[in-house]
Amino acid sequence: MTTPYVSCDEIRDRFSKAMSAMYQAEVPQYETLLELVERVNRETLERDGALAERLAAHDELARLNVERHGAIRVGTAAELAMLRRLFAVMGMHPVGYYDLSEAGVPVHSTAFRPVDDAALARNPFRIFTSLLRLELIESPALRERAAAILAERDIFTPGARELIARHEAQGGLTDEQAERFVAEALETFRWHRDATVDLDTYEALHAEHRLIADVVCFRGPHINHLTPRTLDIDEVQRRMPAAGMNPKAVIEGPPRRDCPILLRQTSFKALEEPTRFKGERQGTHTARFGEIEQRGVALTTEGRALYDSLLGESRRKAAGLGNTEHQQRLARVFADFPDSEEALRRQGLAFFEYQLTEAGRAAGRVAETELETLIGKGLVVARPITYEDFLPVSAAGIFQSNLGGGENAAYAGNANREAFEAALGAAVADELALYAERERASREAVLEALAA
Ligand code: OOG
Ligand code: NI
Repeated sequence: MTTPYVSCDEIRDRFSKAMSAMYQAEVPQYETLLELVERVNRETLERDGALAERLAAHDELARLNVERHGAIRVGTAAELAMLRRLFAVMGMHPVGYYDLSEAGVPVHSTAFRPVDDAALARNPFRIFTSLLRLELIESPALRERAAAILAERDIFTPGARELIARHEAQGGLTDEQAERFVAEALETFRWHRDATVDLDTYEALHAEHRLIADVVCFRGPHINHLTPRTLDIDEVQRRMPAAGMNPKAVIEGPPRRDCPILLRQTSFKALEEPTRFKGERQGTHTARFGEIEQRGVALTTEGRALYDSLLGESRRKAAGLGNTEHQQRLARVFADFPDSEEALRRQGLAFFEYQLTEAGRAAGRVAETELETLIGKGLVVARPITYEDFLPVSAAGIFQSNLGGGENAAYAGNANREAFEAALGAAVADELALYAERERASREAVLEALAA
């Protein structure tokens, strides 16, 4: 049956391209970063034919050039709940709960992203979305002032509100409505050079935490970075200074490995931008940056526990080191993390998707049900499932490198998923369950096909 509506995937694809174009125009350094990433990706694929083949076979080459994530920060439950509805128009749903209070940042977060395989393959655009936690501000006067300022603003255009409601009512948007939706939705994420407050108010909020000023003092939740996916993050980090970018001190996440796991990230530091405050006062605000990421396989609960414990150990040992030494330490500590696909699979550390090989499809009925045996016989292949989510320790590192080291230990120990979900108006999906389900479904399909 054909419908008069364009798909959510199509709207997300258009929106992610429009967002990238807007951010390139707003932050020229981001354009430079995209060019560098593109060059390094091209060189990597030329050098590593096996990688190029693997990515092509897994549909990852097609999405490489459109793949991005971005991040925003909002101030109220109502804003977060409306964003959930806005992102749903594009097939992006809240996955994961991230508590950043642990890292001294007064927010908690989720990632809006596509969930099913086909949508992820088409365009995995994700927005890491943080909700400010005014309740963590100690001074009641400052807390009330911030809440009062936030209560004055509407971060959505009337057109965006109308089209979101229409999407919900009619179950889709026509091509013309989708075009308008993209343009209207984009307005929410645009940068504003004019603050909504005077310089004194800005400074008072900034003194509590720079992030609070960033969320409270502007008309909307400007997109604060966009992140293309690189195939060689170490090389991009190395070349950033020559291209005129100031990289953060260290690459976050696991070390370089033969079998990449989870997510490695780095960024160029946020730019100081001229800002006009009420009362004709000039000042600056520092919020917007550019980031790159390199993704690897998603880990199971066991794999993640091993990652967290090795990361904790290397952080204790590597604190304060420059990136080269940091990476060396990390590599030594992570020697304890198996680094072959077979070991990751056999030890249940990572998620894989199973498929029949050509021989498997031609084999007729097969009684064997042990997957490793079937893989050994060449009837089944296992491909690593890419990690589509974020890492709280890495996210904290990215936040902090852009906040001038601003952290406040008093915020720690305040995870509150229930409060976050209440603000959101929905539960967040459990990312591990999503990967586990994908693995289970592929295993079942393979075994069923062989038994038939
Ligand atoms: C979000 C920082 C976290 C990531 O990739 O982990 C993040 C922010 O600064 O708002 O984007
Ligand atoms: Ni990011």
